[in-house]
Amino acid sequence: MMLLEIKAMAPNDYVGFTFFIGYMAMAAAAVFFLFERSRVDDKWKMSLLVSALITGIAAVHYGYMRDYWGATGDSPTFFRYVDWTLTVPLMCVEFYLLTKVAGAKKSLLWKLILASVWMLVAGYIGEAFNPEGGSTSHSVMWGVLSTLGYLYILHAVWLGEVAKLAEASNSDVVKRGVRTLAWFVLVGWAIYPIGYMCMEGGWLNTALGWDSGMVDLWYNIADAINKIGFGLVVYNIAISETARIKGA
Ligand SMILES: *C/C=C(C)/C=C/C=C(C)/C=C/C1=C(C)CCCC1(C)C
Repeated sequence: MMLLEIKAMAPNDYVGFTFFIGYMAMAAAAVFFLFERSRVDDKWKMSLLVSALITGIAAVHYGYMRDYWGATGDSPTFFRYVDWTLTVPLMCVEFYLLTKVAGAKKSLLWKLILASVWMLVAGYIGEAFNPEGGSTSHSVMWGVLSTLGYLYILHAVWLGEVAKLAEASNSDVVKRGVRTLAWFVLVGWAIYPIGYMCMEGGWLNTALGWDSGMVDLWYNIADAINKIGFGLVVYNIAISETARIKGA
């Protein structure tokens, strides 16, 4: 993990601070989900494993991002997108596993994964190939293309196939759970475009003068909410359903 030589962190390096906290929080969450897996009914073990994988994969990348940030003070765009490319499709798997009991088909999973990969590839081009000094037209064009993928997922979980399957399931816990996760996609995921628009040439950067150094602060806050929070919601569903099955 010690990819790069560690330099002292400046006491006012808030972004660096969130990389350190993020690393430990993701690692702790992964351990938590793995251990708690033994407490839930067999039906839910896969969901908890996926939560552990999401936070575990993120912990490894936070280790790299933290060191990269410490050594260069630059945004670790490459590691960030490698992480998202693995973890966001896994979050689609969580939606699929939850709605599988209500008859979700594999094709739903693939549509969600395809939309998320579209969203991330466009976002990566927008950030990694932003010309020196920042280009508004470049960031807006790729940002808009990326948003199409985001809107597809948002639609699926609020009104489309995922929402309908949850509604058709005979479990209130699943219904409420999917609804809570849909809120994460609406509110939690919407934090990422804010970070994106802070990059040089981005809308918030040029129009409101928001600091391009804050991109990773937004991303780190959003990741903590969306990876750990999302996992805890799934965990709560699993624990409640396990109690219900035992009680029945
Ligand atoms: C664990 C990581 C997660 C849940 C990452 C989610 C990322 C997004 C929802 C990113 C969305 C973007 C847009 C909608 C437009 C601008 C570019 C992105 C990639 C930041």
